Amino acid sequence: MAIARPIRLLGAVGILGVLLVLYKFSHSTTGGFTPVGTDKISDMKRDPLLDPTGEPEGILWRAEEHDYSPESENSARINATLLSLVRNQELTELVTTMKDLERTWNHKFNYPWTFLNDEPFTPEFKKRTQEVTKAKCYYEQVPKDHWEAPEWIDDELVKESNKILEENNIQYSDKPSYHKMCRWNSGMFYKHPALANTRYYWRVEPNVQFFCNVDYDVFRYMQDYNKTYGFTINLFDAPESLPTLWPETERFLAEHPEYISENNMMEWLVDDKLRPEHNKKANGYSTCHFWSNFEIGDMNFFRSEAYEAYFNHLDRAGGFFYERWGDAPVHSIALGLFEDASKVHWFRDIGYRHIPYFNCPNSPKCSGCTPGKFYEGASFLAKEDCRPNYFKYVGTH
Ligand SMILES: Nc1nc2c(ncn2[C@@H]2O[C@H](COP(=O)(O)OP(=O)(O)O)[C@@H](O)[C@H]2O)c(=O)[nH]1
Ligand SMILES: *[C@@H]1O[C@H](CO)[C@@H](O)[C@H](O)[C@H]1NC(C)=O
Ligand SMILES: *[C@@H]1O[C@H](CO)[C@@H](O)[C@H](O)[C@H]1NC(C)=O
Ligand SMILES: [Mg+2]
Repeated sequence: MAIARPIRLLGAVGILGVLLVLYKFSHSTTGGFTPVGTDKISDMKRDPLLDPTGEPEGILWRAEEHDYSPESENSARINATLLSLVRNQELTELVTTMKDLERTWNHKFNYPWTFLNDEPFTPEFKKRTQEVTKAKCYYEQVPKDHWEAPEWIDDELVKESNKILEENNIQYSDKPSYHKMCRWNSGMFYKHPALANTRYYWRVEPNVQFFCNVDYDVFRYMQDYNKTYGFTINLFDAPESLPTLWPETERFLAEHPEYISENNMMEWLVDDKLRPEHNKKANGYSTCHFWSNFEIGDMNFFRSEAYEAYFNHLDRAGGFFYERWGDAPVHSIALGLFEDASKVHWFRDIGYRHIPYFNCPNSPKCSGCTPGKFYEGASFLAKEDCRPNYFKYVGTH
């Protein structure tokens, strides 16, 4: 029996309406900024960055409304710096990155830059970096006793154990400087005397990109909303780089159960469902971590008694040299155990790339990246995304 055309049309409109409601319903938890605890995604089938992304909710400090001029003594800037550990030979890549961050954010807020290096910076480095910004630049050398391997590290044992890492194709495992860098970023950067009067930092590496205009003071946001740590990308790590990191962590926790936060992120740290082999090879650790080439953080967390005791335990165990523990898993495990989950923030609105991964939101403030595109290169990289676990256990806040 034929159905009259207007009725068919009505039916189609009705079905569309139902689909729209279903669509809205299924995305209502990922579209905006929902309160902590109600923002979990149990099964991430679709990248939440495809949904329109705005600024965080609440009062934000803007350059038009407050004094952020570079020279001002009484500016609205808080106690914070952009922070970059970098080598002289990375100058060109650093300048490109600085231009990105100045264009999208810092030319409005003029936060100082602090550059750190295990060697002295060259005059050319100083000149060309200062040319890119109106803000103050500081150039500091890392003290030797912060950089070099501690005296209890056995060189012969390092050589032997690095052979195993190399057999497992662990990147940079044969480079002593990389191990030192990871240890320094884990337990030393916030102890640099030049940072003694600084609380918040935004870590910047050469050769990363920023895609979105950010029109509020992100440091002020951290302070006002009691955030300890902000990240953009959440990844799995190579388990062969850290087989004893979790066992050492468990040993530490057995001695210091008092440091564990009530509202911790343990489930994210120990998940064995998404990548069971990773958990097995890492002896109980999911290997999930905040990718630390981007971080906006409160150094008071790292200066705390709990973190200090944890870092000293790990440093004694020697895995920064006998294995290739990264500062990313170390920071992440510490935050996941000792910090309240509500104090960690996903900066979904900061478009970011460190090869080969992206955080690219769907927003008119962004250009130069594809919203929701997570990686570029071989398709196996898609598996390295740990956000499905983070959103499931911790949330999208
Ligand atoms: N001054 C200095 N910086 C280093 C050294 N090794 C690494 N870095 C910096 O540490 C960060 C991470 O190093 P990178 O080579 O990007 O490692 P990847 O991101 O893990 O591939 C970058 O900011 C580098 O500039 C080093 O030996 N000396
Ligand atoms: C900035 O923060 C550090 C660390 O919390 C603190 O020691 C210092 O006094 C602060 N400086 C100012 C100017 O508030
Ligand atoms: C942040 O912490 C302070 C001090 O504990 C508290 O007074 C304030 O209400 C908190 N603000 C937010 C937004 O949670
Ligand atoms: Mg890098």
